[in-house]
Order: sequence, then structure tokens, then C-alpha cells
Amino acid sequence: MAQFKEVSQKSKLHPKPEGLTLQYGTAGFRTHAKHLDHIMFRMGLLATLRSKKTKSTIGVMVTASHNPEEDNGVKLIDPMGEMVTALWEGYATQLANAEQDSLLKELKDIIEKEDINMSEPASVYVGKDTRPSSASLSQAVLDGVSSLGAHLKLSYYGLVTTPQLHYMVCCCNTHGCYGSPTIEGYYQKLSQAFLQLTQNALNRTDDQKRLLVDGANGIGALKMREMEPFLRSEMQVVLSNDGSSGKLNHMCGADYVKVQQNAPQGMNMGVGERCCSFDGDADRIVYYYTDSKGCFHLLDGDKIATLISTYLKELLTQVLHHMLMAVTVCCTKTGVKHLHHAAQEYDIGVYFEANGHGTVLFSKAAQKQIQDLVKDPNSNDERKRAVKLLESTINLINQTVGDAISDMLVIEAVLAIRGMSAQDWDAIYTDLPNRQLKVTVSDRRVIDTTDAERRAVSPEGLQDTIDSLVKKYKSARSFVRPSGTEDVVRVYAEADTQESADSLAHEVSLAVY
Ligand code: 16G
Ligand code: ZN
Repeated sequence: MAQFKEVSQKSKLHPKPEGLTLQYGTAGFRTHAKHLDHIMFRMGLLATLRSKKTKSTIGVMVTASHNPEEDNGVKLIDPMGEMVTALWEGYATQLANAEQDSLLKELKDIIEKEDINMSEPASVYVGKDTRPSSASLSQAVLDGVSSLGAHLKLSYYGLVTTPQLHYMVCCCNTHGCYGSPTIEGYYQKLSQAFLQLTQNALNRTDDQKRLLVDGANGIGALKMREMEPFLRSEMQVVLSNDGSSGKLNHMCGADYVKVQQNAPQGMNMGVGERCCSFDGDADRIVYYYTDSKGCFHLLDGDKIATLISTYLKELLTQVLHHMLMAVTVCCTKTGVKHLHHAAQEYDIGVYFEANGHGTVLFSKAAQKQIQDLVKDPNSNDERKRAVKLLESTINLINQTVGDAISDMLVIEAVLAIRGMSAQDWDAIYTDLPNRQLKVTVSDRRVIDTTDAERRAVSPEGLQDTIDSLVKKYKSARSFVRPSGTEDVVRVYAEADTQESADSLAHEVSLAVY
């Protein structure tokens, strides 16, 4: 068939280095950019197949998030803005690793297994971050898409944050119900909701509207600049690491701040001033401030989850009065998709990883109920106000995936409405001193875990050793798990003092080694 002829011709322009194998991991393919050209072309092919199969728009995002500038990566986005299914992750790996002369065979194998009608039109949105390699790598994706004859007229191609692409894909497939499928539509939806929320915060001073934002020298900085005019001075953003001089993710960004427990380079923090950092593709955010003694305080994903869930609980209490509301805590394995799926089980699911990736999900039923209540003529003023706040909060949240810009606006709005400073927020609870270490072992896969990665089932005896070490310290816990992104084992320990946490982490590392 003609379409396969074009695939086989174009694939020669994106040859696979012989013997190179890569896995579609936790966050797609990710490695040094120089190994990725053939992967990009093939993900263009796969996205096109996925689009034909689902009869929907599929997203392809070219980014390596918080990794160094020299790296790059790619992941596919499914119709509702979620990650692709495990089965299709398998196809991605299969296609990526096919040697040059068996590419067509593997492609046809997927078409057959999935019973894909190749005469269906296809629509693919391709997004890229600001890495130097993203320009040519995303062109390789487009080459893959066009060689399978997708109808490009519906498609999008350009610089976006990862969550903006998730948003646009979802909008496109829900025919505008979620919002308009453009970057402008994204800014409009979020800013309108933000302005509505902040109307409920009276007498805010310019100081309270001020936020220091570290853009990680990446796409988030660029998009923050674009969004600013939409916020009509209700936020005074002071942007640093805006990409004008520094290197992406170098000494800055959410991952750097979280791991180093320190401020990024190039940020002038006044005492008590609210600051936040995005990561390289703006799907993570962490907040922080320094106190009058010069001590650095991190407000990570756990603190963000607490702030947002206590705010929602307060509103729901005002709305539901007498009805029963249960707040439960659920732990999952590491990785956004595990958290996302768990959160989908609830009416309202607030999920955050400590690293700052997270969002809030509202079930269809919960959203419908809130919309109905907005129209309820029997509500008193307090209830009306609470329902309106809930409605705007839903509009401000990017439910497709964790989104630094959306999360930032939610946090700013919540702090404004509640009249809280960064210190007040920090005081909601106190973290136990903790330490994270990584240990290099010959084969990290010998460690197998259960109970949301909190207990080791192999190698034999490891968990017993950890248990007995933990018993030596007060208020202590410790977990080990193989990393999903690096060839290391991660060790976490907490205890009543920093000294104890450090010492426990060290002892557990020795037991792993
Ligand atoms: C990836 C995951 C993130 C997870 C991290 C853990 C996505 C989009 N991202 O970055 O959720 O926290 O891996 O990495 O799924 P680790 O296993 O190396 O600690
Ligand atoms: Zn990221």
C-alpha cells in the first residue's frame, strides 16, 4: 500500500542505531537527545495509529521534564488527556526497538492486533519544550505522522507546557466542553476562574499579590509571560530563570529545589516572601520561603495537597451541612498514572507527589451536583458563595494532569481567600526530619515491593532488617524501592531528629547495598 511505501522511505531518514534498545518507562522514552530521532519518528507513527483506533485526537509531547538540557524524551497523550494504556506502552517499546528492516512488520503487527481501519482520518497534536533538540526531534514526530497520511489540518504543532498539551487534547476530544482547544483558550479559562476566585479576597495589598516564580529556564517561563496580561494585575509575578541567559534546569527548577532543599540560583528572596519553582515542562511546582533567621522552608507536594484539601473540605462543609463527608488517605506506587487512577475512584480526589506533581479530580457526578447547586434558589448566602467558589475552583484546575501554572493559581487563590501567608500555610502541620538517599547496586530489580512500595518482599530478610533498624529510632519509618527512572535504589527515612533520620537512612542504605 502507498502509505507503507512512504513510511519505509521516510524511516530511512530516521534510522535506528543498530542494537540500541529503549523502554517506554514511567514517563515515556527519555535519554540523551542524540539517541532519539528514530524514536520520535516511530512515536509519530504510533500516535497516528492510536488516533485512527480511538477516532480521536492524540497528543505527542517532546520533553524531558526536569532532566538536563542535553536529554530529551517523548510521551503520548490519550483522548481524555491521560497517559496511554499499558498495552500501548508495550506497542511503543515494540516499535521503538524494531531494527530498521523489521519496522514495517512490527507496524503491521500492531495494526492487525488492534484491527485498525487505516482509512480512518487521524489527528495528532504535537507539542515541544524549549530544549535546543526539541525543534528537530518534533519535526521527526511530524514526519512519522505525515508518512501515515494523517489529516494534518486539524492538528496542532508548537511550543507548549506538557499540561497545556494535555488540556488541548482533552478539549478537542470533548468538543469544547472542557474549554476551547487553543493556548489562548487555556489562558482564558484559567484566568477567568482565577479572577472570580480572587474577587472573594478583599483588600489584598500589592505585597500579597506578589509571587516570585522560578521558570527553570524553560517553557513554563515563556508561558507565564504569555499568561500575565490575562491576570490583570491580580497577580504580580516576578519571574526569574526566564530562559534569557541560564541553562534549562541548571541550578534551578522544582526538582533542584526539592532535592537540594535550597533556593534556586538567581532568585532574590525577601524574608517570608512566597516563591515557587516550575520544572522544565511545567507539570510540577514547589513553593518555599525563608524565615527571619534565614532558614529555608520547602512547601512540597504534601503541603500543597494539605492546603487544597483543607480548603475544599471547608467549602464542602458549607455546601453539604448535614451530609456525611469522609476524607480518606490512600497511598499508591510512585508515578503519576498510579495516583491519577486511585484519585478517579473518589467524588473528589486530591493527589500530589511530594515532588510537586499533582492535581484534583472531580467525578462527573460531583461536578453535576455542584452545577445544580449553583442554580438552587433555596440556598442561603453562605452556601451560594461556597458553591460559586467550588465551581470556579473546578474551572481553575487542570484535571487532565498536574499543571504548575494551574496549581500555582489555585494555591494563590486559596491563600488569598483564606488570608494566609506562606508561614501560615507551612504551620498546618510539621514534617518530621527526613532524608532521601540513592544507592547504586548491581541489579536494582532484585528489590521487589508491596503495599504501595512501603514494604520489601525480596530479597529475603531485607524487610526484617529494615524493621529492626527502624525500631532503634523514635517516630521512625523507612522505605526502599527501585527507581523507575534511574539505575538506583531509593532509600527514604524519617525520625524525630535530623541526626536520627540521616543515620537511619545510612544504615538502611548499607542493608540494601
Ligand atoms: C517520573 C514520574 C513521576 C515520578 C518519578 C519517580 C510521570 C509523568 N512522572 O518522573 O510521577 O515521581 O518518575 O522517579 O509519571 P523515580 O522512580 O526515579 O524516583
Ligand atoms: Zn515535568
